[in-house]
Amino acid sequence: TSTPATVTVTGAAGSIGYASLFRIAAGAMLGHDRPVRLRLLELPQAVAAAEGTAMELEDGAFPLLESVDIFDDARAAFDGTDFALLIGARPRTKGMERADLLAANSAIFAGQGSILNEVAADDLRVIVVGNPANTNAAVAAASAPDIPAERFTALTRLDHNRAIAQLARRTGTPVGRISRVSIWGNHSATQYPDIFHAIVGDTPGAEIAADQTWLVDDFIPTVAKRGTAIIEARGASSAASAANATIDHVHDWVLGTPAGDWTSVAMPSNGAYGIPEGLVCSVPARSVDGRWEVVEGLAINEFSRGRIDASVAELRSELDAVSALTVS
Ligand code: NAX
Repeated sequence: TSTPATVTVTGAAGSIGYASLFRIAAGAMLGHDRPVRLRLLELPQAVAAAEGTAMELEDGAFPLLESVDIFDDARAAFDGTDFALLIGARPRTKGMERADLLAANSAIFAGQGSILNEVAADDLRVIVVGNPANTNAAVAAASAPDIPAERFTALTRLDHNRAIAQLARRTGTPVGRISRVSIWGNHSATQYPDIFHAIVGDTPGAEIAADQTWLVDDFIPTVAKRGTAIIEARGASSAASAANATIDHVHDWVLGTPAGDWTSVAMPSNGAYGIPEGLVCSVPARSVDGRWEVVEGLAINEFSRGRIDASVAELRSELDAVSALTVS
């Protein structure tokens, strides 16, 4: 459609924000025929940097870019918005305990969820990128009682893309011929990249997974720890690849997943695969008419079951820790 979309990006002056905005303005996220109105939300101390980014966006002379506005107030930034890309989060700093990080972020995402509930457009779609992304999305969804929970998702597409890249490298298959990879669980080291249902060129993924040593000692940890490897090599965390995955996620949500394939999305569980409701858990998903649907009915072997359960247990404990904070 050519109806302009309002897109609010939080943490817009950060690394992932910077790497996302120009491609959104160019039409990579919502299609090359859909005008975009960008809203950049930042903390007050980063507003000047966001203004500089807005100057560069202006200098891109993007035909689809109708406007760029900068905010340090969430209510104004989310007013009437169609898409909320929640990238900004409190980073873990030296000496900070995990509980402190969860507490700081649950306050941010509860606040943003309740403001979205009040002021966002009816067709709002949310993707949480800021970590701990799954739990932040669960907190935001719980704070937005009038918005269907399914509109709150978290990013595991980067993990999904990383898994495809590792399979391509291992087998020499072009990425375009690899389908049906699944990321299960949390966007963390416990995530489970599942290739048992994948199709790699003409080879069933289960055949490739039969090399258990490679699967357990190489493939799974390489995908799960890729973020750390990037920090070590680059001296900074993944930014362009995270932005790319964020754009892929929203693109497929709006415009559909390719026929015969699926992707991975962290979304509120409907109970499928025994994942408790209330958790925002990564699952294989297809986008049908603008809605994510879990790919149901996949046979889960014992190996996969154990890995999925371990990551689900971590999600449970994160959400329990956050709930304990909110109650006390
Ligand atoms: P940066 O530190 O470069 O940028 C974050 C920006 O967010 C900063 O400019 C900061 O001022 C802003 N911010 C903080 N709190 C805010 C708030 N309440 N409202 C608005 N803006 C706020 O981090 P960057 O490298 O861009 O990473 C952003 C987040 O993505 C981090 O939480 C990071 O851990 C997470 N990631 C998630 C990934 C995923 O796959 N789910 C992968 C990449 C990335 O690690």
